[in-house]
Amino acid sequence: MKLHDTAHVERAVLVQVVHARMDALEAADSLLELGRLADTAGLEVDGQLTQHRDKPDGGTLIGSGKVEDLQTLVAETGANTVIVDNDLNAFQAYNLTKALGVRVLDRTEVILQIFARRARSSEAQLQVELAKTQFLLSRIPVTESQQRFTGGGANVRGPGESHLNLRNAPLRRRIAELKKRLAAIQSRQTARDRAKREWPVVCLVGYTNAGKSTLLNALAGAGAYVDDRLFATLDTKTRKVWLAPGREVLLTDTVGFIRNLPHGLVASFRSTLDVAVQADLLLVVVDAAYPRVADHIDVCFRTLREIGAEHVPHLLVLNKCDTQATVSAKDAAAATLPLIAGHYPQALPVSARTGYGLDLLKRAVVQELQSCSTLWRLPSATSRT
Ligand SMILES: Nc1nc2c(ncn2[C@@H]2O[C@H](COP(=O)(O)OP(=O)(O)OP(=O)(O)O)[C@@H](O)[C@H]2O)c(=O)[nH]1
Ligand SMILES: [Mg+2]
Repeated sequence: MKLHDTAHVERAVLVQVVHARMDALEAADSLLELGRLADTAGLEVDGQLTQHRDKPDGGTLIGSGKVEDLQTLVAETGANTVIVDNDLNAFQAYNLTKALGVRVLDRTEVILQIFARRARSSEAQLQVELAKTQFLLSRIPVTESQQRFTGGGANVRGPGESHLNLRNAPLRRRIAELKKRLAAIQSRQTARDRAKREWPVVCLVGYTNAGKSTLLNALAGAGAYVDDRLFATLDTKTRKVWLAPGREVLLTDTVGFIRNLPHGLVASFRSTLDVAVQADLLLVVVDAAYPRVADHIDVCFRTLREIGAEHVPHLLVLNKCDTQATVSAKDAAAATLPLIAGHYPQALPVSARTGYGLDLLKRAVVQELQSCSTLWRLPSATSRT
């Protein structure tokens, strides 16, 4: 089921501030991706505005001149939402909302909105609520400091601060409660996982929309939900996969990564992402047909470091090798590989859709696990070979 089939379609205008250290292609990609995020969140994109400036305006991010341009664009398009690719602080969000008279969201909020609509399991729902509550809390202090600014000075402790604490208190209580409930779910899961850890665990991680769930389906016939939208998967799904005689693994699909994945979400989804930290092997999946695949690979490894999974052995999987031009999958792989082969000579070209390269992938997994998984070295497992 597609999100915007069921949702009321809203019209949005995208805004992006490009800093001097950001290259033009990266900026264009980021804006394109923001459009896909908006679409996934059920918003129709009707216009965009880009501004080049080195230092963001403290009050509105884009400065008063561009705010006027944006007012015109909003009026012309009839948009009821403005989505900003850069992070907004509460002061900037407040001022922009006031000046434009429409809803203003930043990238983090759109991702949070998608996660909120996608979350199915109670664990995912709790994780999203935790991230949203933490986001709300991050938005309160600046509004209050603005209040103090107009009332009694930014650094003055006094009535403003106790008011601030009063407003924060329910959110802080809710955060503590959500963390407690998530910890309980996680400890139940850890006990269960330990008890049934009979096979090595291989975890599919990687950029959102790279084809991780399709790969799980191709390798395990899993019936995992696949969609050409960002963040189709939020819950982990695990299936047993037979790779070779006596060589079975548990293959787990999980939530995708994206550039500037909000820290709050990464923290909240720690228990879901923990499956990667505990895995014996990671399959880092990226879309080989994407022209700047090296950027996606960077994002994947940065996120893996952020969640503490950098020590887990990995194989890099270049999926969608069938989509290169009109050539055969084999030639397509050959066309893709040279671009990144210098950096990632061990990368495995596959197509989850056509099955190309999956046998080689299975063999590579067996080889890798033979050297790193203790489970396959146990006498009972060895005797099954
Ligand atoms: N051409 C082609 N398309 C593919 C391949 N693998 C997946 N896709 C398509 O890519 C889109 C995303 O696939 P998913 O399997 O949902 O991707 P994912 O990595 O699980 O995405 P998220 O769960 O959103 O992070 C779908 O439209 C798939 O049909 C492939 O090998 N070739
Ligand atoms: Mg998926």
